[in-house]
Amino acid sequence: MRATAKAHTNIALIKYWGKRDEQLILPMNNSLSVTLDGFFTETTVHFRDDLETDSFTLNGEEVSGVPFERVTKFLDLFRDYTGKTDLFAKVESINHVPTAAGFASSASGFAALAAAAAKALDLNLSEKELSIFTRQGSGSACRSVYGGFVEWEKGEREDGSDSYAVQIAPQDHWDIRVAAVILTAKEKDVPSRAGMKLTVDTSVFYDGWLKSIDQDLRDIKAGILAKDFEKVGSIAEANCLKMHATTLGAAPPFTYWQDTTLGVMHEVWQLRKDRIPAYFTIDAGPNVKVLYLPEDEEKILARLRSVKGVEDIIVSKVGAGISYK
Ligand code: FM0
Repeated sequence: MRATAKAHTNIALIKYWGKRDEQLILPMNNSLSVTLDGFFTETTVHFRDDLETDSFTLNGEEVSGVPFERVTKFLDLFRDYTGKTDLFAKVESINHVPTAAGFASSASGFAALAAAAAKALDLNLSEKELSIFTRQGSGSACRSVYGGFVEWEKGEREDGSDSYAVQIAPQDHWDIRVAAVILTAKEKDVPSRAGMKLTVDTSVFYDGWLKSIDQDLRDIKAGILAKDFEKVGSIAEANCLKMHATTLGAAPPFTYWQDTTLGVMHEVWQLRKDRIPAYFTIDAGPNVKVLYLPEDEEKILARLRSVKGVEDIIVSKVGAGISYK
């Protein structure tokens, strides 16, 4: 009753932004992401009859409080599913996602945890079923079940049984790169969970955001299949700007951007004026991810490094789905 699984994080090109059900983590809109090879979590789950409670270590350190509660509540889903309500687990997780990179480690974290738990319990879940479990740990994590290009179908049903991720194109379909640009100046973020709730509840721009999703999804999927970088990049960048616009229309208004965020955005726009194809996307934090093609890597990294306030850049290729040890 012990298994180890590895999952990569992902970056959304069409953002998940807003829930219609907080408990089951059901989204308001479909989203689409690229799985990244540069950032991953490896998790071992060991269910043991002699344990009276779960335990959770992250990078060798015992975790307590809210992060521990999230893990144990997530394992409850597996206890309920199997009827083994007295079975507890030792969870050991190693995170290869530098916290500073501004990637929510929850995506790779919950995908690896779900996969290891399901394998430890010999559940033989399909990828669809695994994605449904994973979604209930953290929404964006359900996309990390797969490698390559992945869409999370929001579904319609109230029980969430049709809200899961599917692969649009495999890892080897297209070699695009993502540079995670890490900034020096940091203020405390509004956590994505709180930010998306405030936006759904109050933003005067939220309806506009939702109305734009179907068209963005149709176009970006066609662009991915045709390997049309300009199309994919421009839709992703515009979609990110629309998501961030919703925060400005919230009450009270807020933004995840800092001075250096804008500095990197302007550098990306300048790159395009200089005919170097690069596009950005930004999640619920100040850091910027830049999409580009392999042949432009050297030029683009040099230009991004020159932006004031850029501390580090971590480059990723398109990554794989869940694997087991
Ligand atoms: O990844 O409340 O998954 O589509 O990263 O745990 O379901 O941490 F930019 C924001 C991530 C949202 C876009 O939200 O939320 C995306 C975001 P949870 P997540």
